[in-house]
Amino acid sequence: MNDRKAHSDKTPGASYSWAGVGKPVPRAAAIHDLSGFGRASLTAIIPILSTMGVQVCPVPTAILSSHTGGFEGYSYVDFTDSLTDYIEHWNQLDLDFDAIYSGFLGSARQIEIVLAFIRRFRRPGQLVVVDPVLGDDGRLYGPITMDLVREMKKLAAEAEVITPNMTEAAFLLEEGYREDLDIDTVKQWARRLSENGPNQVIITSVPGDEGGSTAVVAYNRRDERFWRVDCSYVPAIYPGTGDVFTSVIVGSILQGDSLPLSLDRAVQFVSQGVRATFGYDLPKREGILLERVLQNLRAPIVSASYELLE
Ligand code: PXL
Repeated sequence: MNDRKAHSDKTPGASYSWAGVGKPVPRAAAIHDLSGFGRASLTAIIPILSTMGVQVCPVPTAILSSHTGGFEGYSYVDFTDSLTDYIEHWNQLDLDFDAIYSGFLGSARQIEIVLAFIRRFRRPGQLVVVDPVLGDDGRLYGPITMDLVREMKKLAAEAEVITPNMTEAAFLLEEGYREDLDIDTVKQWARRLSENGPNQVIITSVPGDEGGSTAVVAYNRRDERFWRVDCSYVPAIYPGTGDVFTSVIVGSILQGDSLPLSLDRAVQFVSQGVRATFGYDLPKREGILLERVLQNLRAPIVSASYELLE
């Protein structure tokens, strides 16, 4: 049976299953930068999705010698000008993607290219995940301007799933950021973000019940249910954990997991990575010891802690 025909009967966002559709493993286009050192962006995304049985096809937006979280003097080559030819070749090959996943984008032009990519390669049943990387702790990252925030809103509107943190959610909604927002406000924000396009909204860095702890809250517009997973507190912040989190979400949904189970798997994996690293006195900027925990992604889930929010 022809792949496209088999997929075209699928409802977008319904469970994803690849057995019997003529393709042994799902294929994802990953539109992110390549940072040579520090376990962020593509150097985290590729091993995670590969371990989860997904073929990753990178679209590198820029090449850096390291990520920017804690390194100085890194080299940076913007790859935007080469992307048109790069994507044109994939167009000629008539490639077919089960998922498209984008992350940090440093210019309005890069966002336009991702929008064009989605429009060209979109097909029914496909998982489009946009991680709208804009800022954290109430502030935009250095290179992110308000123009870029406006462009990111357009891109988020095209996604099936978005994964903003609280700061990014506030900027996408033009709301003020506060550290003490209550859960009802977070739920309202998730619902409002989904009204702009994405069916599933996952908000990270939500203030938890205990001082310093955080939670992840998700909303599924299809069944109008909210989910929450609490993250245990380890007093360390490592660059790249946002990419690790969203990669596990992409891999889990492609494996057919429900939204709450995908959240649980992503939270558990980040937490395992942080715990595997924290015991060593390593520079935070080198990221989490992915190599020590990758194989956990192949283990069956033995317990999940997600809660349905009323
Ligand atoms: O992981 C997010 C990320 C992606 N790309 C670059 C970064 C970072 C975080 O620091 O610097 C270049």
